[in-house]
Amino acid sequence: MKIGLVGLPNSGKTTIFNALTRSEAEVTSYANQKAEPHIAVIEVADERIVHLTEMYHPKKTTYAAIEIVDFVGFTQGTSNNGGFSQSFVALLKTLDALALVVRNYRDGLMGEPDPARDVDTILTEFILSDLIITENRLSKIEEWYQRGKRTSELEREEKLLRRIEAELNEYRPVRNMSLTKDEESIIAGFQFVTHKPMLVILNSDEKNFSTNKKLMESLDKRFSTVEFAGKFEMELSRLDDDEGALFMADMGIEESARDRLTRCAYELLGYISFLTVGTDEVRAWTIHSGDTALQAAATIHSDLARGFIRAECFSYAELVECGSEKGVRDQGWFRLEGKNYIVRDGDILSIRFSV
Ligand SMILES: Nc1nc2c(ncn2[C@@H]2O[C@H](COP(=O)(O)OP(=O)(O)O)[C@@H](O)[C@H]2O)c(=O)[nH]1
Ligand SMILES: [Mg+2]
Repeated sequence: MKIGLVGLPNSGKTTIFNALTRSEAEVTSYANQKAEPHIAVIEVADERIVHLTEMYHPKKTTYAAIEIVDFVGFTQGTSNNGGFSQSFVALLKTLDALALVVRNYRDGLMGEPDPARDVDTILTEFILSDLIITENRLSKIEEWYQRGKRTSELEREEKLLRRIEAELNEYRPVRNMSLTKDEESIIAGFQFVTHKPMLVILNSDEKNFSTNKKLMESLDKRFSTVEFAGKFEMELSRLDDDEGALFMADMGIEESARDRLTRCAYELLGYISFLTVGTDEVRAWTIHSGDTALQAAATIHSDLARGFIRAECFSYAELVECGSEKGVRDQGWFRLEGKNYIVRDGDILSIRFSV
């Protein structure tokens, strides 16, 4: 999974990137527009993996991973002349979700915070960018029609783009539209920025952290929202865990920034984890809720999907209850599942295959 931090300059994106990834990327008051985005991988904390590692003593333990990308900020008007830059769009293509960072602290350069205004500024920018894409494509289709190139395929696309245009003009993002699988694939190539799943990170000053209930509620109505005390949490991430935990408790923060973001992202994207165990490796894998055993197999390796025979399966909860795999078998909880089996969060799978 790959998540991009987006937002206005000086909203604390790099600060939050550092808090999440324990990196030391430079935090500045001036965005360097030419800078490459910072990218780092964070592990998804998972108690089950900790416990399974104690049980199996594998050579290797692998947690699910999320890649975090710290974009350079864009200012109002970035998209006015023909959409976002090529490099932004190229990067966007690779993301599963956007995390919109919104400043909620006083800043020497930018003044008093106004999170609601900033959210609207960014959304307007995104909507405009998508409108430009839509309109450019529509006028291209118009041209083709005039040159006598009117296919049913083009007509389908045009009809869909008109619908999208109307939604965007009403200030509604593409992600809120209900689209069929076919429609999704028609527009997949356009990389509409408002089509990406998006969550909001309210980046609060440590002094007002957790006192923003009203604001959080109103944001939460529109987006999955988490509150961070970015600067404070960046400093926390540099302490060792025990020391950090003390300061966190002091602030009334119950989970690390990393864990809060992970949870929010999994919920937003409808992701779940299945697990694989053995003496070689204990590992968590990320799939979509509703994915089948065949799709889970493909996540591990395409060979496993190609030669899929069956999935041997029991749940983590069952294993904990019985204390061992043998116990699970004795209980009759050890299952053989076919390729259409809908995998559940916490399933421990072993794929039998032949290629
Ligand atoms: N008080 C306060 N300042 C912050 C917080 N997060 C970032 N800042 C400050 O805001 C400025 C811009 O931060 P930076 O992370 O570089 O923002 P970016 O441009 O969005 O990447 C820096 O001076 C940070 O120290 C925060 O949570 N609280
Ligand atoms: Mg930055």
